[in-house]
Amino acid sequence: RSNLPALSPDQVELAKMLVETGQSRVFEHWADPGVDDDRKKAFLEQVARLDTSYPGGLASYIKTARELLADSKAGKNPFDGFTPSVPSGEVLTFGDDNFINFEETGVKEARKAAFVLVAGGLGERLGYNGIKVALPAETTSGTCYLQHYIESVLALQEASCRLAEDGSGTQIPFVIMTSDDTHARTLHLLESNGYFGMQPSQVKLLKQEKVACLEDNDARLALDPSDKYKIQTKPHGHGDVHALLYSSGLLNMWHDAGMKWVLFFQDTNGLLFKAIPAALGVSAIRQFHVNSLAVPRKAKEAIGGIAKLTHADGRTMVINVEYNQLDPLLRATGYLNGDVNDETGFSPFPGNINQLILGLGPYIEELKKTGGAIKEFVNPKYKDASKTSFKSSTRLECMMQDYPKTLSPTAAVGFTVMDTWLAYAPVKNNPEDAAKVPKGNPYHSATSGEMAIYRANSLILRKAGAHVDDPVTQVFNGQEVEVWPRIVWKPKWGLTFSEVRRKVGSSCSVSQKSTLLLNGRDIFIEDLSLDGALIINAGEDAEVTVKGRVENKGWILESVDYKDASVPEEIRIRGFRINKVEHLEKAYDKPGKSRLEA
Ligand code: UGB
Repeated sequence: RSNLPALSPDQVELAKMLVETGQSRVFEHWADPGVDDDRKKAFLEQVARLDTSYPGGLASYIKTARELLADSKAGKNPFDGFTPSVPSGEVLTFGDDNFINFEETGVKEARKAAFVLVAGGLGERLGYNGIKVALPAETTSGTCYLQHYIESVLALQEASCRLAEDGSGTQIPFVIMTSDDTHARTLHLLESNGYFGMQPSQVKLLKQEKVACLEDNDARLALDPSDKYKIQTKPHGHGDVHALLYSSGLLNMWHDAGMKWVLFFQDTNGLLFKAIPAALGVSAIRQFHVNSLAVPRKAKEAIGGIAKLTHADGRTMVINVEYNQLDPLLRATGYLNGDVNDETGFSPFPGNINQLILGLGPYIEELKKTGGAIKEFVNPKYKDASKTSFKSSTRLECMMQDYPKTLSPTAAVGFTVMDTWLAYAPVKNNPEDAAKVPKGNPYHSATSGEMAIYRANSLILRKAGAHVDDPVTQVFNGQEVEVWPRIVWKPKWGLTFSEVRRKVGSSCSVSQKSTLLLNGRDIFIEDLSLDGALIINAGEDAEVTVKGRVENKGWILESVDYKDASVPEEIRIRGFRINKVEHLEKAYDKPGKSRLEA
């Protein structure tokens, strides 16, 4: 006590709380009274921040940590008493009547939805030095993920308002969860690009705080090795998004404004918005309180599996079981071989792609009870089998998809399975690790993320009636990928399948070496034969019809090595760059109809 500087009553309470929760050690190294007073104050300010940013405060964090650490030491299975089975959900086939129907409903509903991007993670597995949302989703147009997401939301907003029966306009709210690791750079990216066309007032950044690290099984707070007046902190996980949204007051504002849905999504998935309209339609038609987007999943693939868990006492829940837990859970409950592919070549448990659609009303009701706190877990790396000490400090973590764990069993929790090619191509792995991925499993690299966009757009055009050549196989950064024609469009050009079908004639053809870049909304590809590169830019009120044959040397993919530091990092992590040898580019800025007859 005598070592403490003059404290406010709140600080006295916090210091007492630390002593009462067995944390006296954090004061042990303090200098004599009058020495280091500023650093001592800074320490208590940090404690105050850790206390207020955690639902229930730091004392509650320490209490939960002790319980979870004891369970972990005892080897307790978090799913004790639960037996997994394969749940049933809505399985969609791209382009059929059912899909089109869900898409139409989803577009109508979109004006009552808010979008939340969780982007607080640094992406350690990718090892990229910048923030992930600043990476180009593909390098044909060079559009980064954040721009693509914002333009997709704006396209949905425009299409949805056009369908509104009362003709009213709306601004779809767009929230980004950041962290100390990503906040400043995300804000800078937005500000230096005019928010990519969105109204700045439409965008809200909510910064998540890190949580205190723990040095032992007694949940003693770990001090920063380089500063004894600082508690070491680490990220708490994407589950923070719920408490942050709740405490921000945004949910009630949205509710008062007549909103019905909140959509959560992750930082690097260039395909996601192709799946959103239909998935939102499923939520609306099925009246799901929770709808998780899922894709067929290869056994042991590093994405969570969606399972129905039935407890011995009769409770059931449909929940994501994280990839490292699914296999042991299956083995412990009678599935002798664990997580294995069935005759379809996939695990029977669909893969969670962490795109959640929550009904806003029930969501608010639940958060009133929980404050947004999500069931946490701890994953200490023990020094040895005695499990008495850690290799390095640990902390509690939480995941946004664990939200349904506290829901009553009567809550309508469902999921929607889409084709992977349409819905899921994240960029998570660095080139070296991606090259080691077992054959047949997805690389989840910058290379595969970009190629997946070309493949999806090619397949959508094919489905719309165009002839698109088969891909060739190429190896970039040690990864064998299919290279389809580089077809890229702005979200407002082809938000839904019906929209694409309306704009593409059945006698179009695109050769494998081609690049087609559509920058504009009303571009009609009536009768095009493309063997080269064609770029069409159409202004807001311009309508362009394209006909004829375009032939040139086109844009060529050239290999680069990810170790070649002379190449910018965002390029070399893909293993190729585009050599723009020859193209035809046309711009239509004036309002009214034009024709491009090549
Ligand atoms: N994120 C945050 O915003 N804050 C954090 O503290 C941490 C992350 P990862 P992960 O779709 O493939 C998830 O690291 O956690 C953001 C699901 O849990 O990319 O390994 C971060 O910026 C898993 O079930 O993924 O695995 C990013 O946007 C599976 O669905 C997002 O959270 C898997 O994603 C995810 O972080 C997947």
